[in-house]
Amino acid sequence: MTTDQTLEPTEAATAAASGASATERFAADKSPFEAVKDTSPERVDRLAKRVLNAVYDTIREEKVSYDEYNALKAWLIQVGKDGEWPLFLDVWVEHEIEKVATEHREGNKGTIEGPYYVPNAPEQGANGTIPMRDGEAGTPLTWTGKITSTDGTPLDGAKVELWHADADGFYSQFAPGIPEWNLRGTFTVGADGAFEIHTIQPAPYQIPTDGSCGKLIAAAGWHAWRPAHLHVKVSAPGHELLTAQLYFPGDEHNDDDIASAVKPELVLAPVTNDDGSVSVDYGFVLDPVRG
Ligand code: MBD
Ligand code: FE
Repeated sequence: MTTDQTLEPTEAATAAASGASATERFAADKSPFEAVKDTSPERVDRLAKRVLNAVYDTIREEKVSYDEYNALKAWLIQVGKDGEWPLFLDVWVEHEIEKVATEHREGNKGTIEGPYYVPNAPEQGANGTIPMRDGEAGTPLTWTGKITSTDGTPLDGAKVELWHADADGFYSQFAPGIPEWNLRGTFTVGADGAFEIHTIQPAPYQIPTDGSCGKLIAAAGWHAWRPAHLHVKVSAPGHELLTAQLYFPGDEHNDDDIASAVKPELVLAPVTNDDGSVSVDYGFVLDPVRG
């Protein structure tokens, strides 16, 4: 008998693998229920009935058949088995939740979080390089910016948490064979609110097509693409958390993102340097917490 550990062969990056990790992470967090524990029965009744009524209207108006109903039932069961509820909801529902949640803001409005955020990425300071592999593929990107409050005051101690896909469109911790914190980092600014982040440009991203969400996409004749994007969470004491994504001009999917998460003010204006690297300036304005 040996205590040597055998290395698992690298599994392919499948929908099942990334969906299962997204579901596991979300299900481990008990705070979603805690946060709504004081919701009144009247509110639950109202929301449940409105959603059901929208379903009834669709059934009546479209004369939905038993075959279609049974296919829906089978598909919904499969979404759960594939672990694709986080993916489904974040791609087709979250954008409206985010709009409503941030419509009062005077600073940056942001966009959806998506299924692949992981808290507590390694700290890199105000001027640093995101964790990446030796020879990480992709165009080097230098991103400078400043974090201020709505009155223009720089926010000492504000943080940018940045995560994004690699040049093949894979996220660390949700696809196999990638170092744990690859292309995930936290950048904390000083009194001037300024940061300088070094990373690589991510690739356009296709949501997994081999699971239930892919099945819906294929059956409906849609495409699975999101434009290339950088995910951020920007936070500062006494200010509302900003969750956003930044996009690159000219990406063919900026106008037809499967997740409907592109906003014109989130498209960067990068410049290409003589050595082929890219530089961009983009800062954030955070709203003070009200009340
Ligand atoms: C992603 O990378 C993403 O950002 C969203 C919103 C959905 C699926 C994958
Ligand atoms: Fe993403």
